[in-house]
Amino acid sequence: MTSRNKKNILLINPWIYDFAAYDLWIRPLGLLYMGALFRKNGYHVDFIDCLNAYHPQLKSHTRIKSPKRYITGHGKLPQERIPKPQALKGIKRNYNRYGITPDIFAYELESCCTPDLILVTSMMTYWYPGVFEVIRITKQKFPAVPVVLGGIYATLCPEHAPKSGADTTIGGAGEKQLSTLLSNFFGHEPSYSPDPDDLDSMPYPALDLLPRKDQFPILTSMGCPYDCTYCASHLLTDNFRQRKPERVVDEIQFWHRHFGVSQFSIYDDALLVNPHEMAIPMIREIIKRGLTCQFHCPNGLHISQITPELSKLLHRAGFSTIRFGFESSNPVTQLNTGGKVNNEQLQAAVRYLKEAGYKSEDIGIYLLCGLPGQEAAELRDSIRYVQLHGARPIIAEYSPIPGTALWDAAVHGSRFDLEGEPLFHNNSLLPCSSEELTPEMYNDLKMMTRGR
Ligand code: B12
Repeated sequence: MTSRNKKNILLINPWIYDFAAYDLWIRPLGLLYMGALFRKNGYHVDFIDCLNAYHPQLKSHTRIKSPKRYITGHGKLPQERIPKPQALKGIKRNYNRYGITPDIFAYELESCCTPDLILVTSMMTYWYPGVFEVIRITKQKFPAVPVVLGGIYATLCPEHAPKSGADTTIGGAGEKQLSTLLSNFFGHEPSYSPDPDDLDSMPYPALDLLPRKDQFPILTSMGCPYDCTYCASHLLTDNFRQRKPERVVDEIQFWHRHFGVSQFSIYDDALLVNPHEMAIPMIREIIKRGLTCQFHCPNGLHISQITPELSKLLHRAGFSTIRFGFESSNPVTQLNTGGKVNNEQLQAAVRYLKEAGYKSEDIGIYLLCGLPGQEAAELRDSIRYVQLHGARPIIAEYSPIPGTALWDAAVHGSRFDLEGEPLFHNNSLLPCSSEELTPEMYNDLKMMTRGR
């Protein structure tokens, strides 16, 4: 065994600290890609998932329990009420830590191999308190072990994230930093480096480390060719790259055969773009290989790409959760936010999807709520429009993201100090909504989406 083989890498997926959180197929895919790269280079990798809703020790816990019902990989998370951070003191809602308890986390740190390097990921910018807390506890336990923070918050808030207590903060694609990490922390050269332009040169993510193998995330591409004003995709990845469809199906088949996984959530920003190069051949291959799986697309798909052929293929291959980014039925908002869709495309897509066998309630249409300057009437009209055309409206509360085209308008239109405090990016605060969109009105709109 070489000295390199003896090095232990510990991956940590932190808690969520928020007013509300639901496991909508949430898995730390980026961190598990990093784990796979370290493994491929001969390191031993351990993983602590603070969002493990079914940790065995939760059974004996008196206050916090695992959720009773878990449906195809999504469901509630165990939660415990915690004090609000100072900035949120004025908000009259409970604030919670979602995931395992701190004592279970301490037990996990005690049980893993003593690490030589710790990698912590981060998701939503406004979930940073959970990240800071795992780093604080980890540093107490392993003061001499370097901690590296990466992920979405670290990328989008490069000035704030270094306050986390990690020794190093790295933004952007972790695979591009592999060589620097190995040389800085171990004096090693990578024996295997992926080609950033070829997503199929990445090893499969280390999903086998997930404590529950009920559903696995899959990526067929990175980035997005569209440039919507509210979206951070282009800040997180350089350019739009797609895998080879057969390689994606090989991966699905691998997890299905070897781990019995039949539920997959697709994390792409643009799964349906270039359908003849990716989605159509991929789905045909899934059908040809007889893979009886279900696919979930909680992240919005592009409506404009939907054709009768694609609709039939999606339905036949088991794409059971389909959601589309429509954002608004107002043509001005559609154009101003990036022009990715129009009303005629929505109508046609819903028709094709229904002809293919989907029911109205299966076709989830996201509507952005709380955009700077947006009036409640626009939302009401959009909800009615989607219902009238036979689909299910779903409100997606707007989260302002630094560096996006809409950021300046968000900062000026918000009653919160968005620039000074990422906690205010929290979509459930509706941080940029106009005074006219009151909490009561928001509740009415929610009821409207349910047909009440
Ligand atoms: C899939 C997805 C989801 C999934 C769940 C994702 C998950 N991980 O569990 C679902 C659909 C549930 C979701 C929901 C939401 N999402 Co979302 N989501 C994404 C999406 C499309 C992909 C994330 C992902 O996994 N990418 C793939 C992996 C491989 O990339 P990665 O994690 O970034 O990892 C790479 C690097 O970051 C780095 N890395 C990662 N970890 C580490 C660690 C170390 C040590 C190092 C060195 C490197 C490193 O290397 C990795 C490989 O390159 C992103 C957009 C995007 N393009 O990233 C938005 C995004 C994160 N979501 C966003 C938003 C707004 C939301 C919602 C609020 C939408 C809404 N209005 O309802 C909700 C909120 C959910 C909630 N409150 O519970 C925003 C972020 C907002 C913010 N303020 O932070 C994003 C950026 C999209 C956008 N609009 O711009 N989302």
